[in-house]
Amino acid sequence: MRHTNSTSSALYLMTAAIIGSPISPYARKVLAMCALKGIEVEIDPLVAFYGDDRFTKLSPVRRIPVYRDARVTLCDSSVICQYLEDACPTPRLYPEEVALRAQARWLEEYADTRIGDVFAWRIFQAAVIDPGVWGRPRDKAALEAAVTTELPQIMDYLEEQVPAHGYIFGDISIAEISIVPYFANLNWARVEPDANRWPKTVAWVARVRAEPAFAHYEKLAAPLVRTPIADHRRVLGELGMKLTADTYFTATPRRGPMTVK
Ligand SMILES: N[C@@H](CCC(=O)N[C@@H](CS)C(=O)NCC(=O)O)C(=O)O
Repeated sequence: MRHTNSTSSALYLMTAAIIGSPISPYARKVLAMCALKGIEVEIDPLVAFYGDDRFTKLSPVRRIPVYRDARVTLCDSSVICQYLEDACPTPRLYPEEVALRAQARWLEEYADTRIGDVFAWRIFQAAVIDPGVWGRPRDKAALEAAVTTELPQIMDYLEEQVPAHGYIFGDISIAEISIVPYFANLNWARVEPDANRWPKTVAWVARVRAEPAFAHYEKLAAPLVRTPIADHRRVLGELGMKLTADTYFTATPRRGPMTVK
């Protein structure tokens, strides 16, 4: 117990660096986790495609977020969140009971893979990243197909998982932290799930997004979506975000080894 407390307070006393734009739902997942745990962060608001050669060394898959503190450098939002929970256990953000904890981890995995695939790659990428980063026209047919066939499958599943009031596991947990950030990206792609068709999910998402740990970074990210990427760092600084001294940004985008085409 003493060890846990001293580890935890050590984390509280230092600043963690997050390399990753708050536009990314995976980055906002980690940022919400830090905010809920009271961990101070500084950000290099990097859009992964614009990472320089040093970024490839830091993240061999050239993906964000990357997390760094005095002890570790970690890639992958789930690995980072688990580390933060272990290193800084208060408040608890994974359910205590073993079966519930496993269920929460499943929902996190579902968010990172299936929801990420549809909301981030098929919808947000087609609407915002393809034209904004790669200068490609929006594939309106593919976008429409994702919104009309894939999105409803996810919303139907979530409608069975979420409660009419409060949060899935009582207190806010990794389930909310990993699922809800995608909904801002959906809105930035100008997609709004139907509140009549999925009333519980739409209300639950709104409840979570109103929490300061979520609302704060969403508010910082929103103006970036329509800002030239080279200006993101300056704009975030002007909005009061604490920035890292160094940046991995370089002006020309490149595809990473795992970039979804
Ligand atoms: N499993 C990773 C996924 C992270 C991820 O896909 N991040 C996107 C940004 S939203 C990225 O860096 N994409 C760049 C690429 O795939 O080349 C995590 O949970 O951190």
